[in-house]
Amino acid sequence: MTTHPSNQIPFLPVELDPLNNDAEAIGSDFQRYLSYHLGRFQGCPSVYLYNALAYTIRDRLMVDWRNTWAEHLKPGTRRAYYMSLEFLIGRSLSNNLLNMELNANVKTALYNYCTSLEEVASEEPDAGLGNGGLGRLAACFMDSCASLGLPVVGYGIRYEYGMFRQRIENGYQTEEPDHWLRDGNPWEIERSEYSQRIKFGGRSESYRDAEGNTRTRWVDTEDVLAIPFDMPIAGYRNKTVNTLRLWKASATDEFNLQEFNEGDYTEAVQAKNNAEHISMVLYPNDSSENGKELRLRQQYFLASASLQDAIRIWERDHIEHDYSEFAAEHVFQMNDTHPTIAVAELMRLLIDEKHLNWEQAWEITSQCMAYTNHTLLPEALERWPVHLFEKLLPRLLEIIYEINARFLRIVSMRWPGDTDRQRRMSIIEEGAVRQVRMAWLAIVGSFSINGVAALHSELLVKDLFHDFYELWPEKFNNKTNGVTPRRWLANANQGLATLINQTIGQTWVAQLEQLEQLKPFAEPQHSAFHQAWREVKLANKQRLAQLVKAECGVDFDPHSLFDIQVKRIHEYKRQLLNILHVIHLYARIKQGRVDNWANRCVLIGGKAAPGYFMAKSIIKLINNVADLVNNDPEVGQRLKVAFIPNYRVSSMELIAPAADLSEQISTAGKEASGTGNMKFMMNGALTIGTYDGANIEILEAVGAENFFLFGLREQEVKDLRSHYRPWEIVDQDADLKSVMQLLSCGHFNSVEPGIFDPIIHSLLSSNDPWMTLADFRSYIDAQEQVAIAWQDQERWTRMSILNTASSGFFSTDRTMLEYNRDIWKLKCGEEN
Ligand code: T68
Repeated sequence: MTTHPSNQIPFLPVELDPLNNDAEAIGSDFQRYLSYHLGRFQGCPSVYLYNALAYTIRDRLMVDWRNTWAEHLKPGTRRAYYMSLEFLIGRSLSNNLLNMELNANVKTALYNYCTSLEEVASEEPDAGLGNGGLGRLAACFMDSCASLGLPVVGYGIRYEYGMFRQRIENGYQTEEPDHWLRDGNPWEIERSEYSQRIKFGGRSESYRDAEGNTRTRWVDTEDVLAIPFDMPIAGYRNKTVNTLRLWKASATDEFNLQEFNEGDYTEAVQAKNNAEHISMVLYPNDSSENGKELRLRQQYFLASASLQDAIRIWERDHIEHDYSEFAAEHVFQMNDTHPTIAVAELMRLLIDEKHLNWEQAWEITSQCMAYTNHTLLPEALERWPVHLFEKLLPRLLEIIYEINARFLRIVSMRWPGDTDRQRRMSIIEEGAVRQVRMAWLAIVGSFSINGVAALHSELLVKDLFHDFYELWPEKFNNKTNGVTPRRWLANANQGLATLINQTIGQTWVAQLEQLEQLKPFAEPQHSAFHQAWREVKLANKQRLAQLVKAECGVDFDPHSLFDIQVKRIHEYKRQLLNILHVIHLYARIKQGRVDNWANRCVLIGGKAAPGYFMAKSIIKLINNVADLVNNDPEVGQRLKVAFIPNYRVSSMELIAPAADLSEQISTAGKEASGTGNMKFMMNGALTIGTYDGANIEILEAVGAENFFLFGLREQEVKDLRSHYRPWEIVDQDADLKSVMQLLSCGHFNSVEPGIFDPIIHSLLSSNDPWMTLADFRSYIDAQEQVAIAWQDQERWTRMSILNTASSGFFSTDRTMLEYNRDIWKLKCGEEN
């Protein structure tokens, strides 16, 4: 590696010429990449066509990318850094084409190669560097920040293996590794000249510097290199190209050399492997922590590399290194507790390496850190054993102790003698195994703490963070999530986008509130518009039906109601409630009770964490029910059920545009926000949902008459806890009784007896935290209302249009503007 001291790399003084974007120039670059760069000629596998096209397009981002960097790096420009262990990007090609306005020309260019853009684009593997909502949110944020011209850099990890590939065998989930980088990643640019060194292990020691000051240093460490790979994030038609910087772990050279000199070559290679393990694989748990040492290594690796990088960039333009200005120019937004070791790491860098005193360092740190919480589930709250910190990050533990000691002094001054409160608020949890509470560290070190939907943020300050709210009410705020309308409407649903463009123009793509203008068209006199609306939906449903046929072997009739629940499989999301409804419908058919019937195709998809037994059992149950229902001639087209394997970003791009009904049925108080709910709404699906997360805001935006609300509210769930008796509910409800009987008599598992007993037990347990049976009746009734509404297609179309028209609030453009207004305070685009 050539190591330029980075501050000696000048920006090229020359102007780079933008490349020609016409179809001919694109075509000839494409040909050149295919032949001269990739060495592929006639009859090559299509993945190379994709690679050649991606390079051709990436070239066309380069000038704007370079200019955006230069603009954002101007001294005095305040920047935000979005730190996240996950960026669930999905595919980049077609999204970039949309944002760069190159679709038409690329289509023309490819025409000469006898292939279509859709075919080439489908060769791109999903960049599955995330589990679900939290990771996808980060990716939507990146799109919106670029589209708003906000100077925001994303920092993450370049996992060699992303989210596992899910296959279904005999109804059971199996996991396979996702080697998404196998054919190369044409979007990334390696910048090894900006590598950072990350320390692990060792010990901390005091020493006297040349001026006689006592200082601390972290020594005898085993270091790992962090190598940055940059991905361009193109804004929507605004010449902004922001950067997502992903770190890959690599062994340091001297580490190898030393072992090599001792003659143990194999061990040297082993050590190299260990170092590289850090960025090898994404942890596939979306809602619980597994406490693995490697996960803590990943967290520190990301935090340290990113902070050192931000400092390097800043020092380059602040020769005098006057850190009193640092906080004014930086904000680090931490995506959940995963990167919050950054609070202690920034203190370490400022004190040990930049030689600031504690007070100066704390002033800076606590002015530039901000924390977003994504869950109230206790099992997802991160705690790390103190002994792990001692071993892996001894210097960081010392700093955390000092932060805690100073913080507890504040607490005891505010509430003298209240030792119970001190115990509750301490960053260190006492007990058999002492633990570091990462959320507490984040709160103490941040100037802003936000939840991700109104209800969620309220519950945070009422329950989980109440003590801290009493101390610092001004730190807490809400930022309701969103999704990017570019990927989730303009690109995923080109049919609907075209119809909307013809009706109200195209400004909605960058200003989603404009969709309001569709509201008058929901009125019945616009029958041609209604007809066109239905035709678009039908075409999307045909496309999805083909996928379902190919993946699941199940025939979905596009004229049936498409009833869809896709998301991670988790008990709190209650896929079980959905399947109980399916069983209920099946029982009704068998009993000949088909009044108010709407033919339905129920689609469920999502991954279970590999170690989550109940979630895996639920997948098996769905598949077994589907098998029986789909093959029963008495059922016919009335009901079809499919479990779509390997649900991921690119599948949602086909699914959301085809949905009629969106299932958002979590136990109230458990789903922080949800974002799939917004994608469905934007694409004209109606929601059946509980009063939870962002469902509440969706309901308020679209009106109760256009939303199927059911179930207990959060407070009611809490109140029921002490006297929940699900078996009594079963006794009092004949429909539920039939469902439970079918389940317990082994109707769905005659060849594998007993496999669903744990599910049945959990449903009937007074301790069932998700209270599935408590909401059964109200869910079934709401589903009946859905069927009635579906029978009146005019009415349904009107409601569908109103859902899209009311979805403007749920754009991440709005979310980002709120983050910026209240937290980041950056200058947008031209203001810089
Ligand atoms: C989700 N959280 C919330 N977590 O469940 C969802 N967790 O309500 C919300 O809409 C979304 O965040 C965005 O705010 C997650 O997706 C994880 O994926 C996760 C990953 C690792 C550890 C813990």
